Amino acid sequence: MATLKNQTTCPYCGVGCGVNTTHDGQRIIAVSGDEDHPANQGRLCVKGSALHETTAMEGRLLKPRVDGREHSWNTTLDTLATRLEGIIAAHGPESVAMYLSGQLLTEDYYVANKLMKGFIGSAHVDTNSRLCMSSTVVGYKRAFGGDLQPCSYGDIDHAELMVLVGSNAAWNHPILYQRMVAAKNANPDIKVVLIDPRRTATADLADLHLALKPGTDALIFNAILAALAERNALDAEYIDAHTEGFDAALSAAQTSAGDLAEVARKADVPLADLEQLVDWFCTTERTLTFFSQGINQSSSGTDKVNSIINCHLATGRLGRPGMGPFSLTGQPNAMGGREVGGLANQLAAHMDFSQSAFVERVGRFWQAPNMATREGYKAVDLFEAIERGEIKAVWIMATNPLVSLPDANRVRRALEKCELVIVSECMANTDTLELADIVLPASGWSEKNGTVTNSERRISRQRGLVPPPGDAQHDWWIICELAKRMGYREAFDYASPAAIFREHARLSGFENNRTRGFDISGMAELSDLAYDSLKPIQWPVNEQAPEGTPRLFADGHFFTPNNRARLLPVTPQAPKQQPSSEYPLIVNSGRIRDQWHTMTRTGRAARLLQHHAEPFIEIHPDDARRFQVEHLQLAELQNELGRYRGRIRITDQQRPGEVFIPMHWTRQFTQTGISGSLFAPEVDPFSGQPESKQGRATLKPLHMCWEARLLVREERSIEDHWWTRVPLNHCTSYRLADTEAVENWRDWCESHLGAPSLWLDDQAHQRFRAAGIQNNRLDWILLVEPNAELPDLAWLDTCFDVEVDLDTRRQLLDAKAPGEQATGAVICSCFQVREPDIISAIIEGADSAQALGEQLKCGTNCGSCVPELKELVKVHHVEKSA
Ligand SMILES: Nc1nc2c(c(=O)[nH]1)N[C@H]1C(S)=C(S)[C@@H](COP(=O)(O)OP(=O)(O)OC[C@H]3O[C@@H](n4cnc5c(=O)[nH]c(N)nc54)[C@H](O)[C@@H]3O)O[C@H]1N2
Ligand SMILES: Nc1nc2c(c(=O)[nH]1)N[C@H]1C(S)=C(S)[C@@H](COP(=O)(O)OP(=O)(O)OC[C@H]3O[C@@H](n4cnc5c(=O)[nH]c(N)nc54)[C@H](O)[C@@H]3O)O[C@H]1N2
Ligand code: SF4
Ligand SMILES: [Mo]
Repeated sequence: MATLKNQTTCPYCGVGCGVNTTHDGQRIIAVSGDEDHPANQGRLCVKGSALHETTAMEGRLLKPRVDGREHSWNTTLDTLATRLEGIIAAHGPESVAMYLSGQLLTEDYYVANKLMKGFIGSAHVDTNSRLCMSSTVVGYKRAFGGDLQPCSYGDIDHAELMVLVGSNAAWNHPILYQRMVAAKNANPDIKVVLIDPRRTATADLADLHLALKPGTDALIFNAILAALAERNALDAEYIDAHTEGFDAALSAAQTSAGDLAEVARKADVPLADLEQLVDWFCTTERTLTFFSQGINQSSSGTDKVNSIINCHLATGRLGRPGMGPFSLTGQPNAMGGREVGGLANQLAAHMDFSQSAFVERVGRFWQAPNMATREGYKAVDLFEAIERGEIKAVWIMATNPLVSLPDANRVRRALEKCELVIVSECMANTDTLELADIVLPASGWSEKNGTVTNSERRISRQRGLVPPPGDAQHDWWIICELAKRMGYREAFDYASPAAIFREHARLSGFENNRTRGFDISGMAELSDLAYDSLKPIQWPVNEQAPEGTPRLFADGHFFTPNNRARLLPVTPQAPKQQPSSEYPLIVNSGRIRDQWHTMTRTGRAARLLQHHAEPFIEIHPDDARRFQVEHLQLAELQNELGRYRGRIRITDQQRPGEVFIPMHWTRQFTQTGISGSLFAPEVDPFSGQPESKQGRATLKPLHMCWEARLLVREERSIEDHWWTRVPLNHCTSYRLADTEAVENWRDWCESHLGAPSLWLDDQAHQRFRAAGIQNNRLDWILLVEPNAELPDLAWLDTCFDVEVDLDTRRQLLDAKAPGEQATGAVICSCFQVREPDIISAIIEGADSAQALGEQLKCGTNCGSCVPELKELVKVHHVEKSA
């Protein structure tokens, strides 16, 4: 069959890499990095390069459902319209809400927001960006008069100092991080500083790592501002000409952080290290400060953002090459959502509810009959309003709030109570879908068509290349079809995403007169053809800049009423969730290299689960002793809100008193592993963003008396023991464990799996093995051990793909593959290189990541495992010389 090649954009992180696809019109066959895309110049990270492995049909949501029964789109949408109209008639428009996502395309987002805020007449539209970037949005608006991200990736090539604050870019923005690595390799004089309580993979690039006490970032940036003044490193001319609020900001900084020694003590970092950072910051003109969730996910995130921006404004370090405050956005279209006004306190095209003129203007442009006139509920408040019964219907689109919102158990209770829960999803099994009354199957990446905006304000096309499976439909189409049924045909009669994009572009320029920084009116007349072939372009795009604008604020013009940027006085605040005698550990949460959020897609690619296959708890050796937990033991974190179970990983990369857990695991992958169930819904007062980086809990070991591995051809639900699930290529693997013994394993097999065809019951060693075989095909295999030492999976997985002969039967009971078998964690996912092979190579003399790459290829594609390779070299070198 003929294959076709097209360009599109990666649907994962905010770097927004261009992807070349090869497809046959039905399926994506291969992907590679797009050399012409400015964001990645040909590279892809491991998630991007596994895209074709996660787009298979299996696991997709195929049919619309109402109350558990499949229906046609017609019936489903009619029912949805009738139920929504009923609720609105009885309780008013504000009893209806939408909860959207930075993973929708701009066009989907635009129509959803328009329907709610202009036609249904409720501003209760919020998005998961509330949990992600909303503190940055407020920070930018306060400082620049608009949600305007000033920098570009190209600035990395000009910077002399790069400060990364609360960002693990090596894992979470891998291609951008590789650009930093390249810049530093080209010029070793460039200084890199990491500010993160953990020593993450990103620390590998850093000349200096401040492992600060969590939550003390504003103190550090205030100290920098005070030092800039003290050491005459301010740009007085710039401050005078282009800013306001400097005196108050400086005075707040001096009051809270005038004394470096005291700041070092409060932030718990060595004074010399803090002095080094301050020194570099004061003396380096070309400074880029990257920040991400370590700043945003905080109950004072907005102030932290402004404490960073203050330092750049006071030195005039923005609007020129190689400098500026640079928020790394998370989701592929976090920025697009902000442009269309997806947040409850925004309106559209960077207008909001602060002026009635905005409401009037947007209403006039949309010819909207029911304009919302005041802000709606922000995410946490929204779900509380659902719990109170004030909001009766919620439409959740492209997000999994049952996992990702704080106090996950409460979110579950809220949705259980809600009269009408509508969920638009691509995948068949998610935690949130379990509570949906109406289920809408959506098209996904490579099927849907539209635009996304990345961290550097660059709009790129995601292209629809293959047909959606089953009855899945595009989100914009679903929304518009519903709108038409509610009587708004004319306003939602779009022929294509291109038509929506043109309207969005027109609104951005509508009565703008240079009062709003977001202006893409230069694309308002784009033909369908031009939209289709649109090249990545950075906004603003207007008459003055028809080819886009790589740099904002070069002329010192800001979008505040007096066109000056604002410095803000910042008084550092401690996190709200503080450890106590009952809950003595600080809980930090975040991401791992190979998984994306709630794993609905990346959890399907066997190769992406080989780096970390289970939920875990990273803990400092001192705390491990204190809480009597051992490396690889299962343990439970618990507090007044919930519980989280994971495997202990003892590491000195963690500060004492603090543990780190991944945010990814859900009910689909483990019994009790939702990080959000440990976090209280404490939010920033300005942005409403929750404090998902600091919870508190106590820890106890789980004394499992057995652990087992169960591989099955067909998935089962086994709820009576602790379990975690890992999809493999030919079967599904479960880890099982329990604190209580199973009396008779054969009986257990009978009741859970069916009669075993062969078994080995070695009671002396508490070892049991059994397999179910039908027509010479393996159905399941169970391996029980007294501890976590279980044999390798790769070979067992392949046994599900072949006829099992007599030899294999014997080997199954041995659980040993014939000959040499690869075991151990996969460190390099791109080339599938495992830890034992890497260690052997090191012991045989490979003494650097580069040498390992030459020998084993590891680390030579996306490069994101290089920090781990180096760590292995470091550790095993010590072993050799010891
Ligand atoms: N592999 C992968 N990549 C992703 C994603 C994914 O799910 N998987 N998600 C994407 C999304 S939506 C986002 S938002 C980004 C997030 O990207 P990041 O912000 O880099 O991700 P996190 O791991 O959540 O948090 C970053 C770091 O903040 C640190 N931190 C915690 N508390 C503090 C503090 O008080 N101060 C400081 N300075 N640091 C602190 C944590 O230890 C952690 O290492 O990643 C994007 N990229
Ligand atoms: N404890 C803790 N919690 C956190 C965080 C943390 O660091 N710690 N980080 C927060 C952050 S920054 C973020 S961004 C959130 C992310 O949290 P979520 O948004 O809940 O996570 P995802 O798994 O990305 O959910 C997206 C869902 O949309 C589906 N989907 C994908 N594409 C489409 C589409 O085109 N249409 C439709 N209809 N559905 C689609 C996917 O299958 C998936 O189920 O989590 C937040 N929660
Ligand atoms: S860096 Fe981000 S955008 Fe680029 S390939 Fe990886 S996940 Fe996709
Ligand atoms: Mo995010």
